[in-house]
Amino acid sequence: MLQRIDHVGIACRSLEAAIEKYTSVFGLAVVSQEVNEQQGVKEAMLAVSAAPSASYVQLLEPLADDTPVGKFLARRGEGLHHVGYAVANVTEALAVIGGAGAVRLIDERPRHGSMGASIAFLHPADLGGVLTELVQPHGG
Ligand code: MC0
Repeated sequence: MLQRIDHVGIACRSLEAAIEKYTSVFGLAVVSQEVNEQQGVKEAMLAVSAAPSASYVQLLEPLADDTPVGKFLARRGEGLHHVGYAVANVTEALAVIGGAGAVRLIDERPRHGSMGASIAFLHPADLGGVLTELVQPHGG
């Protein structure tokens, strides 16, 4: 079901400062920058490897304190926020995982994610403390 790691999401207080760090230290390039109001973030995708096995570092700055990333920063500080895995079909993956019943679905249906992807989150409490995201890339 899981095809590859699509991205790691990293919570930061300043997107600008985090981009500066990742571009200067690792030479990564920003390939997308978006505001996602529904998710409460301003985010940037930095390519680590190219298509067809594309993977990214996703830097996440909260739009407000009472958003998932805002609450995470207040509780834990900056750091790894979630892991996103590519799947062929996020609706089908949700049906299989939800049907098995061992892991709570945060999203019952796909939502809009970075770069036109369809995404859905799985609850960290059922996955060893790791917030897990299913990602069906745009056109995938
Ligand atoms: C919170 N918790 C986490 C966590 N966030 N554990 C691991 N990783 C995280 N990222 C834990 C807290 O430590 C706490 O554990 C418990 O969850 C409740 O924390 P809370 O602060 O009261 O938070 P809730 O319950 O209101 O919400 C937690 C939940 C939420 C994971 C359900 O953050 C959520 O719905 N996340 C999915 C959406 C999201 O994260 N969007 C931002 C990225 P204890 O043990 O102390 O009780 S958007 C994105 O990434 C898009 C743009 C994309 O990829 O394309």
